[in-house]
Amino acid sequence: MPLDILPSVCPHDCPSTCALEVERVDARTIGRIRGARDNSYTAGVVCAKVGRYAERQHHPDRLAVPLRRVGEKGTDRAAYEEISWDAALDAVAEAFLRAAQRYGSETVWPYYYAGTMGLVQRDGINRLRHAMRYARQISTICVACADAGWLAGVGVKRGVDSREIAESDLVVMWGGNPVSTQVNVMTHITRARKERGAPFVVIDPYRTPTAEVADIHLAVRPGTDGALACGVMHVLFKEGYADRAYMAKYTDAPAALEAHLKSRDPAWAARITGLSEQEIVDFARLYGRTKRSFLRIGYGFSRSRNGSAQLFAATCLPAVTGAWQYRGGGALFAGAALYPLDRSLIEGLDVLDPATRSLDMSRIGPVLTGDKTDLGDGPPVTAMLIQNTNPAVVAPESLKVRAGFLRPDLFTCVHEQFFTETAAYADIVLPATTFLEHDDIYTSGGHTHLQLARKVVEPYAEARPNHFVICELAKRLGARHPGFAMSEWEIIEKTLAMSGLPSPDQFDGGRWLDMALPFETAHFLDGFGHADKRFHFRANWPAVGPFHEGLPDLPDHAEVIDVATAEHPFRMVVPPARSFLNTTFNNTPGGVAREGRPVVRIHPDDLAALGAGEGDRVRLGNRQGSVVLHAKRGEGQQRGVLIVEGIWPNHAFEEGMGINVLTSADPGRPNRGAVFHDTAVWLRKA
Ligand SMILES: Nc1nc2c(c(=O)[nH]1)N[C@H]1C(S)=C(S)[C@@H](COP(=O)(O)OP(=O)(O)OC[C@H]3O[C@@H](n4cnc5c(=O)[nH]c(N)nc54)[C@H](O)[C@@H]3O)O[C@H]1N2
Ligand SMILES: Nc1nc2c(c(=O)[nH]1)N[C@H]1C(S)=C(S)[C@@H](COP(=O)(O)OP(=O)(O)OC[C@H]3O[C@@H](n4cnc5c(=O)[nH]c(N)nc54)[C@H](O)[C@@H]3O)O[C@H]1N2
Ligand code: SF4
Ligand SMILES: [Mo]
Repeated sequence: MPLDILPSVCPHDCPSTCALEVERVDARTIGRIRGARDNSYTAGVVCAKVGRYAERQHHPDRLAVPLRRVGEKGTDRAAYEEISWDAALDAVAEAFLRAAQRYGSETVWPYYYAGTMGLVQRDGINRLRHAMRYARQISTICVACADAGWLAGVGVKRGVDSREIAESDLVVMWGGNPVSTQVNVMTHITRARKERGAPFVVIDPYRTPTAEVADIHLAVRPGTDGALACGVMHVLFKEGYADRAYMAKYTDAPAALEAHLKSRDPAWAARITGLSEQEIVDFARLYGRTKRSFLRIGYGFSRSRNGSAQLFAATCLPAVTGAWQYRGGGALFAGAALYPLDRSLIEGLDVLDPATRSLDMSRIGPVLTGDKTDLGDGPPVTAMLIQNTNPAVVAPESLKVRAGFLRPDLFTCVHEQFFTETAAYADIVLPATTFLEHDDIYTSGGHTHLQLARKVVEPYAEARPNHFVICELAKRLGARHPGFAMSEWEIIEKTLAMSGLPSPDQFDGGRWLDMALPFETAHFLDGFGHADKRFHFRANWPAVGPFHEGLPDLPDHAEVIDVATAEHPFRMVVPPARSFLNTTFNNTPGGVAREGRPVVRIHPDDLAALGAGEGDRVRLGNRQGSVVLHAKRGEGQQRGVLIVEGIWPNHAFEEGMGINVLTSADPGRPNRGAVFHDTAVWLRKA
C-alpha cells in the first residue's frame, strides 16, 4: 500500500526548524520523517533523532490519560490514579482559585519553555497568565545572555542569511556545535568547502563532532573568548587588515577600540585563553585576509556570567574588517527580528497588567525555596501550570528545584507527552499531543522561513493540545479573551492578518513564506539597529540590564566568571549530546543506545594525575553538591577542563540527581540568563 506523505515542521527547540515530510501509515501511525527537499534551507536533511521520530511518537510510555496524585510527590507512576479530563481540569481550576484567594493572583506561576516552538501551543499559556494577572516569567534559560551580547553591538536580532554560508570563503563556528545541535548549518558549510575551498574553523573548549570535521579547532578555556577576540582584533589593526573607511562610516568608536586593543596582544590573549600565540596570530591573519568570512555564532559561549560580553566581543570582528559588506560575509546568531508578528492575540498582550511581578525561570530553585532576592515582599509561589519544559532536570541548582517541588503547600499541574521527572512532582498530570497531532505556526532562529503545519495524525489516546488546556482552564477560571474561543487555525489566520502578512493560502505550497531581507538590509549597509545606525564597539551595558557590574564597555576579557581555584581547580562545561534534544529523546531507545551512559571527558594528563583510567567512577563537586560519573579520555581539550554532555535524566545518575546539581542559578550579566557552562568544580576518584 503506498504511504501518504504529509508536510509538517519540526517543533523542537532547535534553530534549524526543519521543513518536514512525514510518512503516514494510517490515521494514527507514522513511518519515517524526512527533510523537505524543496525548502532551500532544510534542503532534504533532518537529524537522525527526528528521522526516527516514530520511536517517540509511538513510544509505549506516552501519557495516555489525565492522572491525579494519590501517593508521595517525586516518586513514580504508581503514585497516580487515572481520572477524567473534566475532573482533572476542575481540580486545577479549583486549586488556582483557592491559591489566588489566599495570596493574590501572583502566587500562581504558569511556567513554560520551548519543548514545542509552535507559537500558538507554546505561548498561549501567556494569554491565560495575563488574563488572570498571574505572575509573569522572565524567559532566561536559553537566549538571554546571547541576546544581550548580540544587541549590544548589532542593535537588532538578525544577521546575514544563513544560506549565504555556501558563498563564503571562510566559515567560523564560534561557541556552537551544529553537527549535533543544528545539522543543517553543515549542509551549507559543506557547499562552501566543496565549491569554494573555504576553510572551516571551530572555536570550542573541546573536540566536538563539529570540531572533528573542522580544518582548524581553537580549543579555548571556557569563558575566555573575549580575550581571543581582542587578541585577534589587535593583529587585525596592527597588520593592516582593519577596514578604516568601513569603520568610519558604519561604527561608533574605532579610534577608542584601536587604542584599547594596544595592550591586548596575542601574548596577553594566549595567557588567558590557553591557546598559543601562533594559533591566535594565524587565525587573525586568515580572518583578516578573507573578505567573505562568515561567523556563525552559537549559544554555547554565552552561557556564562560573562557570556554576553564574550558574544559581543566576537561580533566586533566583522565590523573591524568590514566583512559585513560582502556576500557570504558578516555574522549570524539568530533571526527573530525577521518576523514582524503581532503576538497580542496569541499571548493576550492587550490584557497584560505591567504591575504584575516577573520571576526568572532559571531561578526556579531559589524561587520555589522562598529566596527573597526573587520574591521580595511578594507572596510565595503556591500554584503552577507547567507546559513544554522539564525543570526538574534542565534548570540550574537541581537540589533547590527538587526541594521546592516537594513543598507540601505547592500545587503543580504538569501537561506533558511523557511522565518526566517534573511530572513526578505534579498533583495533576495531563497528557499532551505532539506536533503531529495539532496545528501551529513556526518562526526560526537559524533561517528565514515562517512556516505552517497542520496535524498529520489523530491524537494518541486522550492526549490534548496545549491550546485545549488553556481554553478549558480559562472557562473554569472566568478568564476573558477572544483567543479562548478560537481554534488554533483561526488564531493563526487572524494573527497573520493583524500582522499585515499574507494568509495561509498565499504561503508557498501552503507551507512557508521566505522572510529574507534584501542584501542591503541584511548586511546592514543601510545601518545597524541602533538609533545612530552604527555598529557599537562601545557597549552600553547599564542600558541592557541591571547586572552590569564588572562588564567593560569596549570588548575585553571580563573575569566575572566562576574562576578555577585551589579548592575548585576544574572548569566544567555541560553541552548538548547529539542524540538528545535537551531532555527530549533521552527516553527513546535509539538515542539512549547511541549515548551509552553519563560520562565526563577529562584531559589524559588530568586523568593520569588523578590515578584514574577510562571508565573509572569519578566524583565532581562544588559547594552545591556532587555527582558521580564515568571517566572518558578527553582529547582535544585543555587541562583543567571537564565536559559532561547531556541532558541525561536524573535517574541515569548513580545517586538519582543529574548534572544540574552543580550548575548555578546566578544571573548572567548584564541581563540575566542561565550560566550552564560556567562552573568551577573539584574532581576525585569515587
Ligand atoms: N542534539 C541536540 N541538539 C540541540 C540541543 C540538544 O540538547 N541536543 N539543544 C537545542 C537548544 S535548546 C539549543 S539552545 C541549541 C544550542 O546549540 P549551540 O549553539 O550548539 O549551543 P550550546 O549547546 O550551549 O553549546 C555549544 C558549544 O559551546 C561550547 N562552549 C561552552 N562554553 C564555551 C566558551 O566559553 N567558549 C566557546 N568558544 N565555546 C563554549 C560547548 O562546548 C558546546 O560545544 O541546540 C539545540 N539543538
Ligand atoms: N546541563 C544542561 N542543562 C541545560 C542545557 C545544557 O546545555 N546543559 N541547556 C539549557 C537550554 S538551552 C534549554 S532551552 C533548556 C531546555 O529544557 P526543556 O525546556 O526542558 O527542553 P525540552 O527537553 O526540549 O522540552 C521539555 C518538554 O516539553 C515537552 N513537550 C514537547 N512538546 C509539547 C507540547 O506540545 N505540549 C506539552 N505540554 N509539552 C510538550 C517534551 O515532552 C519535553 O519533556 O535546558 C537548559 N538546561
Ligand atoms: S535538525 Fe533540529 S529542526 Fe531539524 S529535525 Fe533535527 S531537531 Fe528538528
Ligand atoms: Mo536552548
